[in-house]
Amino acid sequence: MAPSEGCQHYADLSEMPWDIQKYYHQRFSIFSKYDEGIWMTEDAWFGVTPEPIACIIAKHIDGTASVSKTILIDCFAGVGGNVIAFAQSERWKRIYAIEKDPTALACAKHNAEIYGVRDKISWYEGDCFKILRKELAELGQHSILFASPPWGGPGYRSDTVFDLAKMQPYTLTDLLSPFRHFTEDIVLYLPRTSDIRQLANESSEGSKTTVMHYCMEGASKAVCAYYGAFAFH
Ligand code: MGP
Repeated sequence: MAPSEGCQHYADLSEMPWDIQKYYHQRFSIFSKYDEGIWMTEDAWFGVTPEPIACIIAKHIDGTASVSKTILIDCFAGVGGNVIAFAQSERWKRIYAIEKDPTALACAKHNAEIYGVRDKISWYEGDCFKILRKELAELGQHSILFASPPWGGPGYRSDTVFDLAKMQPYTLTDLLSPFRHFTEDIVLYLPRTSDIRQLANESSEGSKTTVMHYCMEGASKAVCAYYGAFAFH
């Protein structure tokens, strides 16, 4: 099937823009079913969560979220890396995927089809803050919010400690304040060098925040900050 406009499936390294070619070598750790015709956008090559990490995050959320939570919402679904992993679990009554970029959303739907989970996901195109406030407003008490926001591009690596107050286009506070109007149970996927004090400062009074590094081949790729009622021991 030919990719929709703006979506790409590179079948050979030589087809790929030079500045993202390093990711071509990682294609099967990004999506193990890459060769079945996975679609990507250019930004997705560096922003997507690699499948083994997406699966372990999905497992951690499954195992630690309160049983009263039956809905999982991915606020920045991109080309589907995380939401596909979430939808593979039987734990959730419904999975919602929100994505503002129609091209990325088309890729995500197509990729979810390849993994056989497209129908387990409700798809929303648009701004996640608006959609949470309007269409999904009723679901807050039953939901966990997962967000893997843009970090302002691969340039985040040049800072020894990443300042979450300067993250673009949304700072840590820009994300957490509106999300907390919806639910307290929030998982954020953030740079591995994120300033831990800034993450701690955002903890609600008297509550514990868990920050977990997710690694591949012995090196951290990113952290998840778990705000709210997650039962990590
Ligand atoms: P990376 O920054 O390309 O580092 O991605 P990597 O592969 O460790 O390269 P090295 O040269 O430093 O060894 C690390 C992980 O960060 C990726 O797998 C993505 O999951 C995630 N990631 C990177 N960026 C730029 C973003 C982003 O903007 N948003 C989100 N949500 N994740 C990102």
